[in-house]
Amino acid sequence: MLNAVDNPALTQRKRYYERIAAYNLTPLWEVLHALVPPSPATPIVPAIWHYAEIRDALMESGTLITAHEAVRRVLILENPAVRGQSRITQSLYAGLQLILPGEVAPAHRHAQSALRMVLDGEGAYTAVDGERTVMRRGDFIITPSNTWHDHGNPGTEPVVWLDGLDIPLVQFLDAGFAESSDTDVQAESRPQGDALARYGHNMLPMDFTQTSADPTRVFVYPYTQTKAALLGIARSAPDPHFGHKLRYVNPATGASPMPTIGAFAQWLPSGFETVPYRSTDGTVFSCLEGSGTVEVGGKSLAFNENDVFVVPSWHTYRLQASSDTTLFSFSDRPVQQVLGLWREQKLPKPS
Ligand code: GTQ
Repeated sequence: MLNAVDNPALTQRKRYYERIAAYNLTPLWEVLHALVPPSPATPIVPAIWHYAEIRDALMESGTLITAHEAVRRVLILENPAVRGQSRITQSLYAGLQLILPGEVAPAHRHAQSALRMVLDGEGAYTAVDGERTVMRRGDFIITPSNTWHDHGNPGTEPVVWLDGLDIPLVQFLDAGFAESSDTDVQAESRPQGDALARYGHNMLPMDFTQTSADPTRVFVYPYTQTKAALLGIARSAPDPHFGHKLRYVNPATGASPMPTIGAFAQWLPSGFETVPYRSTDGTVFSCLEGSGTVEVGGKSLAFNENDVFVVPSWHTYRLQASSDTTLFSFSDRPVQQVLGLWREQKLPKPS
């Protein structure tokens, strides 16, 4: 192969690059293929966090710092290929938050949207804009952009949940604002269950219309309802690529609950194997019930209850359930869809 030493043309180019560098210029032709790849070339790699392996370390964080001092006592799930960047995919952040009995994570609000999925323990609550909800295992709870939120644990057990936020996306756009409240715990301005009663039963208040800028009023999607829906559709044949899978929506609009994060739940009966599939939205999965394996990027990752794994953009994957399995997942799909960028490919069944 030619190199700059024995090729005068390359030497000449290199000198030219050095000269123009003084003006903060660089030649496109050296980077074009990396900038405009023929298909997504993500630095993100498939990875799994086994809850049983990390639970002790997470509980130990409770002896080192209080939720109050930490503001949010969270261990970030960092994609191993981009350590130090506080992200699990290019656009999304994930973490495990611990709140001990008697603790409060003080009220604040920020531009970043958040979701919570309780994995371990019960008795904690989240309050969103003046309404509390008791957090139960498998409940999908959201904190839309700029809504006030605090978390508390008046119960008797440590509670751990998975946090999913659009932190890297907001950082990329340089659009992040945040503020702390004067009071650690928000005053309760609405009774518990109010939002779900008003907006979450295929009915809406008489004078309510939703504008696209408003966050969804439903901020808790109870697992009892999710599970009932999944088992309901499981009376029909499964989809070969998804099993029995539904997406969460803002019931007033049919759009994703938050504009930047889409979320999904799926039920795979014991022994079910999905047909290979890929999409451009790198996706975070958590196993709510059951166990199985995910084949992705030439690896086979075994998952159990409470494990979290990530499937990067445009990586073909297959799920296999070794017992009746419920998976929760989230991604930046609604962002890609609104920008006209989202693609999926349903591959054929391998012979
Ligand atoms: O609960 O408000 O994991 O602001 C990261 C940032 C959780 C939260 C996180 C946050 C929160």
